[in-house]
Amino acid sequence: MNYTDRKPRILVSRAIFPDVLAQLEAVFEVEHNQADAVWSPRELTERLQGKDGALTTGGERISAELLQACPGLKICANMAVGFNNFDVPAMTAAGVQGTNAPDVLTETTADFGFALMMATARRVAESEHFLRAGQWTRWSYDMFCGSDIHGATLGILGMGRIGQAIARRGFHGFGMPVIYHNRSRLDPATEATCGARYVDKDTLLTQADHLVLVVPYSAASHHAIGAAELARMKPTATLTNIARGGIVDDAALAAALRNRQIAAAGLDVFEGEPQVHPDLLTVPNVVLTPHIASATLATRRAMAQLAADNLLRFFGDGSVLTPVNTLA
Ligand code: 8YV
Repeated sequence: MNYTDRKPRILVSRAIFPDVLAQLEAVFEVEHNQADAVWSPRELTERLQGKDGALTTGGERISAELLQACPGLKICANMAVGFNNFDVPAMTAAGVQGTNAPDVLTETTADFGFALMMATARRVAESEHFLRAGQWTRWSYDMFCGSDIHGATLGILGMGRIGQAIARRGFHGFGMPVIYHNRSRLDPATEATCGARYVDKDTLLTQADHLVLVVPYSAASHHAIGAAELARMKPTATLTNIARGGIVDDAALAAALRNRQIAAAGLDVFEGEPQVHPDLLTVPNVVLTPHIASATLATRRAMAQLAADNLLRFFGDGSVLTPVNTLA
């Protein structure tokens, strides 16, 4: 396609920072969604008709069916590091470039993972609810006793950029022995920087005092933590999920929390979010947050900018900064 006769047409499928949108509007013909409606797959497909590119967030599914109905589409730039909303093989087959937004959110997301783990272990949310409910009438020796972070064994499932950033915090900041399991083992220099030791999955489950999930979602990681895995964990352990819903079997987790099979959990992501499994809403020993691990203004701005830059470069010189697939 030669864009000398017309501007490339772009769909921005959710509300974004106005100044980032303005950069796109200076170069492209843009249909935006600053009202921030959540479109059904059908409406998304309809709005993508005649579009050359899209800026998406992690919530919009780019399926084989959608791609077939939108033959003009050439690029989808995700404002998220995770891209399990993309059917990548179908995009590659259709000649559609996919990009994600890595790196810019690593430290912010690791901060939040650590905060959620600490809130979970030290029962911050549970005790705050108790106080707000007017139930705090006296001190007692075992009131809201949790478990220590410092010196405890930090377990990490998935040791990519965010997993490594969490490991560094635990090892250097809190003196935690760090164990991890991942598809592939890190090189010895990176392991040393993170103070992390590679173990098999069962060792991770049985030895971690605080287990943090940072693995990408795929068919292979679906329910990587279910009833059998929870049964292998220490009864004093905590589980923190900042990766994706679906990695944990939420029903099995709610049962394990209710039965005190594990001590507590911190969840930022859920199967079928923004719906939350009703059993999780009634167990006290879980901290629940609405998918905000990357939510600082600076980081969300950087994510939006990176997605926009991918579109600007793609329609400028044909390159992209952070591809998730390679086109022939
Ligand atoms: C996003 C995320 O906020 O980057 C990711 O993969 O999960 C979050 O940072 C979310 O996906 C919306 O795009």
